[in-house]
Parts: sequence; C-alpha cells; structure tokens
Amino acid sequence: MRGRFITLEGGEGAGKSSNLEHIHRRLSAAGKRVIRTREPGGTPLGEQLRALLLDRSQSAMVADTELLLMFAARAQHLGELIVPALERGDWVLCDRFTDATYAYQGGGRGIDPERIRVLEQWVQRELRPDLTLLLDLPVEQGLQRAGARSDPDRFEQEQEDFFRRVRDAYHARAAQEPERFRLIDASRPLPEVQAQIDQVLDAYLAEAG
Ligand code: Z5A
Repeated sequence: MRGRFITLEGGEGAGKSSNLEHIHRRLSAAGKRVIRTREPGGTPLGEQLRALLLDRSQSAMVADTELLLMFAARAQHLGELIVPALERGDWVLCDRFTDATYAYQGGGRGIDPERIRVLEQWVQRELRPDLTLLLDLPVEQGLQRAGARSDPDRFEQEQEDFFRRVRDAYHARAAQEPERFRLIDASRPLPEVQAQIDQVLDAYLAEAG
C-alpha cells in the first residue's frame, strides 16, 4: 500500500524545527516507517539549490527565478526521494512543501497563484500531501521567537508586512482545503502545541489504519 505524505507548514518562528522530531517519533511509535525530509532541499541537488535560495548575497534574485528554483528543487525531491518512498509504502514527513510556495512566493512576493498552480500541476501531476499541519501564530510573536537568530537568511531578512501576507496566504490555503489542513495554535507553550499535534496524529492514524 502507498505510504502517506504529511507536511508541516508555518510562518517565521512557528516552531517547525521544534516539533518535527516529536511528530517523527509519534508516527514511528505507531509502527510507520517514516522518511523525514525538507524543502527546499531533501536531496544533494536540492540542498545546493536551497543554499542559493537562502543566500543573503543573492539580493538580485527576481521573484520568478525564486519560484522556478523552488520547483526545480521540488521536481528533484519528488523524483529522487518522495515518490519512491511513498511507492515502497513508507510515510514521508516533509518540512514545508508547495503550500509554502503559495504562501511565500504567492502571498509574500505577490506572484499570481494561478501561475504557481501551473507549475504545481506540471511538476507534481496528481501528487498532493495527504495531511498538512499548519503551525499558526501571530506574526509579531513569531518574529519575536525567531529574533534570537544571529545570521538571518534571505527570507528571514524580510519585513513584518511580508510575513503578514505569508500568514494570510496560509489561512486562505487552509480555508480552501479544510479536509487536508489541520490548524495548530502555535502561540501556546511547546507542551500544549505538542498535545494538539498528538490529537491530530492520533485521529489521522486511526483513520489511516
Ligand atoms: N520557502 C519558500 O519561500 N517557498 C517554498 O516553497 C519553500 C520554502 C518550500 C527556509 O525554510 C525558507 O524557505 C523559509 C521559507 C522558504 N523561510 N523563512 N522564513 P525553513 O523551513 O528551513 O526555515 P524557517 O522558516 O526558518 O524554519 P525553522 O528553522 O524550522 O524555524 P521555525 O519554524 O521558526 O522553528 P523553530 O526554530 O523550532 O522555533 C523558533 C524559536 O522559537 C526557537 O527558539 C524555539 O525554541 C522557539 N519556540 C518554538 N516553539 C515554541 C513554543 N511553543 N513556545 C515558545 N517558544 C517556542
């Protein structure tokens, strides 16, 4: 049986890194073989593209280049890792996926979502995540949490308005596909966030069998 494709999304400082290991452990404890990966990245070529995309010195990168590099990394990720894993029956837990493109390149950079949809269809064909956990919190709180970072990357350098548009775009995605998205209130202390995640995963595991 094909494995399940689970993605974790959220804005700046939402706590994805803090929760990924927890999710991985929970799924593994339920007997699933889980591949943990991330975007942009996840393959040797994808990680090189990630380095370019996050590099602060690439200040001349235009929005369309950024968008195409995201999908170039994704095409490699799907072909080399995600699709073979799902076909083997493994579960894939991915730190960000195409919803991040709608949020950052669509909401943040202002690219028309219809253009993103064309690339999504072209690169992914019918493949979409089965379940998406969206860690949601007010932008100011997220920026405060992330504020401790000493060496911000090209995205982390953006202003508050950019992250507001990112959050709005995530909300719009979640409203469009309520059956796939689960909204997690990430403004709560970590143990409470993890309790919400556990509830979602337990319900999903019971459904998935
Ligand atoms: N990007 C894009 O533009 N388009 C795309 O299609 C894709 C990606 C796929 C890199 O992603 C960039 O790529 C990303 C969007 C863009 N840029 N940004 N911004 P990334 O996922 O690797 O980068 P990130 O957003 O910086 O994720 P992160 O490193 O996982 O950070 P985080 O979600 O903010 O999580 P954190 O490091 O776990 O938490 C931040 C701090 O808050 C840390 O000190 C924690 O201890 C603390 N924290 C976490 N949870 C809590 C709670 N509940 N209470 C209190 N404190 C907490």
